[in-house]
Amino acid sequence: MQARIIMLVDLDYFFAQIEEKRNPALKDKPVVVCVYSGRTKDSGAVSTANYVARKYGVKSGIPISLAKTKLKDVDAVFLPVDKEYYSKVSEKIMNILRGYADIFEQVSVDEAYLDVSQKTRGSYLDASELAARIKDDVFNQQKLTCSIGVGPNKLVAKIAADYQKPDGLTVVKPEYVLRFLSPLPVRRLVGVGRKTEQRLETLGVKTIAQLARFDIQKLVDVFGRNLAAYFHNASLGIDEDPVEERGEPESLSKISTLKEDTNDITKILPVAYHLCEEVHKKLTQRQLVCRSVSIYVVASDLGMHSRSKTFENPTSDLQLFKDTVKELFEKFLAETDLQARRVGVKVSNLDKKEAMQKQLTSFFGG
Ligand code: DCP
Ligand code: CA
Ligand code: CA
Repeated sequence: MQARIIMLVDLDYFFAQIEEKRNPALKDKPVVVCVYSGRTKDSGAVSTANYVARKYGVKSGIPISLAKTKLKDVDAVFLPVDKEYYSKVSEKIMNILRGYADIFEQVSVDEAYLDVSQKTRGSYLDASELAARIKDDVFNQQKLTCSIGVGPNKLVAKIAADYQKPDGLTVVKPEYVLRFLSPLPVRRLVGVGRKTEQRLETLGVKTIAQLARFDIQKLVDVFGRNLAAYFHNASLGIDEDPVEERGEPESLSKISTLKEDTNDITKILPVAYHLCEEVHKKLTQRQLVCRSVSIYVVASDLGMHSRSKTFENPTSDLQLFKDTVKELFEKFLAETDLQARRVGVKVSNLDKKEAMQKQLTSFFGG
């Protein structure tokens, strides 16, 4: 398989930048976009601030009153959020970005991953040129700047995008990933919040390089297997999470290679159950339910086999997935004498969870 090239595009000080563009008189002044709670005149939190205001220590999440104190001696502008308008701008930008991607995944109002592996034929030179074109195109059409990170996976692309802001472009080729990550604080890794940062610090781990060298067994003791494995891989710049179009996928699946070819159900099931958990996580993250569950087997002769079951009602019940997958594997193994090399789990016939709830409510007349 060809190596991937992934971009993360993130708009700079998004809500505040939109406000600046809407009213050029704001340019060069500290601009603070606020979510007013309405309780008292200044109660509520800062949604975001432009870079001028950030110099005074104003940032997302702090109380509006605190922002006012920090900016009391300057001619600052405080504005209420206008989510509806920002969403419209966001949609236009996302449509521009989508056109540049082989696979496109919007992750928030101002952020998207672009898989450009095919388009660039794996060339980082092409990818840098493409990123520069994207920045120009967004600026010409919407007069907004963004920062782009380019790398071999989502993890690296995301950290690269944050590396030089605003109006940045950071390209990290695979051979530079370790050198790029090593000196950075662990906090830069997605999933490392303030608490985790503190826990790591008590272990003597501050930088990503220190995390990479840290004894994995000790990490497991502190954070459990899943998180420890994630941290360890992340510190080495390893991340296989695919860029996936959101919205309404047709199906969600995960596949995994077994340690050895086997037709022993006791060896297959733990792997299959783990895949169920991963697929279940994807399903619930997207707030979806499914009506069908399938298993896949790539046999030692490399033939692909599958078995499916469809339920009467849409569901996202993990235990039901596991039981169904067990049943399907038992059936499959009883019917063939193939050795499994890789096994997969897929859910399909997807629907929005709300749709299920609506159906239920109308069914029960509630
Ligand atoms: N936002 C918010 N509350 C937060 C964080 C963000 O309302 N605690 C909103 C306002 C931001 C937008 O989401 O403009 C995008 O968030 P980012 O984290 O990407 O931050 P910005 O785009 O504002 O700044 P940066 O230039 O650092 O990306
Ligand atoms: Ca942003
Ligand atoms: Ca963002």
